[in-house]
Amino acid sequence: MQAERVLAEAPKFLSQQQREDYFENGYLLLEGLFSGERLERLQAVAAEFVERSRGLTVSDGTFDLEPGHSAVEPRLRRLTQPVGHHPAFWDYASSSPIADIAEDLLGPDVKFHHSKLNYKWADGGEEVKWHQDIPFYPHTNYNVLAIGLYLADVDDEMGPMGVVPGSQRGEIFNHYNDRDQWVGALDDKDLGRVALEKTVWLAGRAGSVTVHHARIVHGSVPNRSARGRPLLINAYSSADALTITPHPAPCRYNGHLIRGRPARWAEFDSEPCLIPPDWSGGYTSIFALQQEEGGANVAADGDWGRGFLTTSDLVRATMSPGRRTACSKPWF
Ligand SMILES: O=C(O)CCC(=O)C(=O)O
Repeated sequence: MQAERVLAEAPKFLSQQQREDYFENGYLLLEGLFSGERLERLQAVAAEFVERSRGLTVSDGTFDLEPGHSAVEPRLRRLTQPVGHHPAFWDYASSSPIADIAEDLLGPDVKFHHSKLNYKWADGGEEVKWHQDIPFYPHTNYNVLAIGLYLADVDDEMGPMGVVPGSQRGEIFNHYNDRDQWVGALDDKDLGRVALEKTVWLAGRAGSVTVHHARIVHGSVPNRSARGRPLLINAYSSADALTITPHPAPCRYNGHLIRGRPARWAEFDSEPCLIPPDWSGGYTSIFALQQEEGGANVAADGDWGRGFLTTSDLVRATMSPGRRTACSKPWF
């Protein structure tokens, strides 16, 4: 659905000005939107998963661990598809004002795409290099966005989400390196064409919400503070935007209609979109890929030519129990 048609619908939650700002700049920051019981519930559940991660020594389909993670000092990068692991996450993603915001920006028919909880741990929690989301999950049109919720107070020292205003209206960049390996980030040459000097860092207190368009160039620096920066992200599309590559993180909620009616007609945007590797056989996470960790660039079954792989990576990627089961794969 085109922006004009979305804007013609009566808003549920946002002001018309906020919706226009989103279409102009590609992002919103809604300070302190959540507080009280709902926020506390999500904070408590996020902390529960930290406790559960203490028993792990390697990343699995649910937990993406930073190097250095231990039982005594857990260091989580990400909880993958939290909606599949606790009802509080799905309740928030599907039935909170977040769903109204998605509707206000995507139109009346809204599909859930995926979720992730990026912990960005204290004292060096990893950067997310500049990238666009849409090449990770191309759709037939660009009515796709992600909504983040800070579960803790986040200041500039903690690596808040950074966005380049208006870049969602510019080009879609290559996310492969010069050896044709997917690295999930822009290279320095391409970054020269991005107005990084205009970057807005979306810091905010716990309960603040970020929204970013799937084409906007965004990223975040390492967390240099002594406090964690948990950011819960849910991605959505308009119902008429169909995914054109297999979903690498199978989950019972992927593609679930959270508002309106299923599409009868697919809408196509004529502008081409970069295609990611085939991850239907396995994937790690944007962190592992961007840091070029061993095994991170595992692609489809049989696609062993992309480098980074050791034998054990291949075994893990192809033989791990729960492969292709609900919500089992760490992802971008
Ligand atoms: O956690 C962040 O700072 C950014 C996350 C992000 O861009 C992503 O996971 O795609």
